[in-house]
Amino acid sequence: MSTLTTSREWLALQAHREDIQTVHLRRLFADDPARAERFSIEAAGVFLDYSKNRVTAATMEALMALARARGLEEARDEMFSGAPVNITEHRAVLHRALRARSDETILVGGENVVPGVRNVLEQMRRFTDQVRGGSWKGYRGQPISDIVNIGIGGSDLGPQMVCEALRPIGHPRLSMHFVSNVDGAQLADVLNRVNPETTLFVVVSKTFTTQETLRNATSARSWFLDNGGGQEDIARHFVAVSTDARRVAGFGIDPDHMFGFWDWVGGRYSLWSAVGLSIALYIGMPAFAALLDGAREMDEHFAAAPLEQNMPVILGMLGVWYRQFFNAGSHCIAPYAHRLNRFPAYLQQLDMESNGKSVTRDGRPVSGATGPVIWGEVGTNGQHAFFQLLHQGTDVVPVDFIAPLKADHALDDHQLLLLANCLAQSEALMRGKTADEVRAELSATGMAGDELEELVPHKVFPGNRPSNTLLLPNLSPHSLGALIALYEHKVFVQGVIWNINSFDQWGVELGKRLAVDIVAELRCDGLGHHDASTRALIERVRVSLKG
Ligand code: G6Q
Repeated sequence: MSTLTTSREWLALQAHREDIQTVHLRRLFADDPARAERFSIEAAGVFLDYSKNRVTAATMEALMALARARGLEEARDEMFSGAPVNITEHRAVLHRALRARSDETILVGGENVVPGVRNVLEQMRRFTDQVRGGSWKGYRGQPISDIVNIGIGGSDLGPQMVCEALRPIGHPRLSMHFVSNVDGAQLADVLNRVNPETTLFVVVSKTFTTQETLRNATSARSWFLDNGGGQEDIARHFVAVSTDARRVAGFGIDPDHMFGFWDWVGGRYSLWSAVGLSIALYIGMPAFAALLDGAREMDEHFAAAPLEQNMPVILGMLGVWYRQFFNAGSHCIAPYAHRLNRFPAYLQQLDMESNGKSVTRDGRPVSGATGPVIWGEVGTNGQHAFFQLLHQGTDVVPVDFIAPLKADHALDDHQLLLLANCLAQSEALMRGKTADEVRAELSATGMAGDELEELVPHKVFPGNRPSNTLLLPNLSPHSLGALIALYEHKVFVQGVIWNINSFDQWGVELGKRLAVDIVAELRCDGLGHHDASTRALIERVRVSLKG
């Protein structure tokens, strides 16, 4: 593939960037009364207003020309067909098969994977019905009251985020707990709150080799055995989700109580598979199916809509625009829904682990910047913390405002206040406040002269700061499924433009490897080859552990 930054389409965008440099969004709105309508789109129940971006029709045209020239349509079709597009791991990338219709055929190595997906969903349905209905009993004959999901990264962030988001439809008898960190404080706190007689541990690990998860699962099993449970009761209190039945059996979990998935499901794309077992336990299989339906609708939109009217493509290309041509090193996610408080963390992994790469698919250094830092916090909390920098800081930080329109509680007025704040923030970022407007405002309070003039520069907002607004009808399984799939595909779009492999994660390997060495060194007196700083730190930790 040709070098990105010397391509004709790239150079055209670069030149266009010069044209748009001095144009203020206020001006663009004033000049085009149809702007909001022109730059809005709806798909799978998600409404996107992207009119508060520093773009014109010409910008969007040039961005789509770049997308075409980079082979986006072909790359999407290739991924959807089951080809091994994860080239460094020789794997297909088929999270979309996890939400496919039962009569679809999706081939991997000549085999249709859809029947296997459906079988696991059926296994999940039987199990979740038993637990939720109370016929799956703990070792003293009581129904399950607490579910502890033990997993990390992709085996934690998605299930946790979704359970939190959909709490109002969670089973009233079930309390959900998530343990990921090898810091025992997290597990200890959960174990202090639950009763071994009524707790179900769901151990989730694609590889079943992850240090943190195996340590936590082993400690949970010891706690269970030390607190009344017997060896013969483990089968009723521990189930596993993994691709590796042999290791699951080796750990002591009955393979009959294992829920499988496949190597073509990447960890951060796996909540739709059996990795979502905790979600299904909490919200029930019909709601889990609605989550899959929402994602499938977004898949269908992504697969079929022309690029110009394709929501993941639009979001992805806007991200490329700011990353490359405005040097925007970060992107803020601001959900105006408290139940989405884990969504920024979830997207952080999805985006940064996928597109935090600096070599192309053919192993050469990339020619420009790739994935931005993803961060964020729910509104309105963020407004009282970091929004100052968004409004008046020196960097351009694009923001995604995400808001469900309907609340799932009956507290009067809260939803109106929440949504008003969401709309006000995007308007303020876009409009800003000029020196003249500040002067008029201050004069109206009676201020004048030097006192007024000294204050003016501090109260000026440059505006022209870009944002997207995403509105969902409500926070239902369907709209959440569509929203998550939207971001999955957005990340894919950007990976194609940058010609990187969005589906591997070699960058997490080195630290893991070194940790294994240091664990061994902390356990004995030997010391491997380290720099002086690490050696001294190891010695210090060793002394403390012995003390
Ligand atoms: C996700 C990553 C990573 C992974 C965890 C847990 O895409 O690969 O976050 O999910 O390291 O791995 P296991 O599920 O194998 O324990």
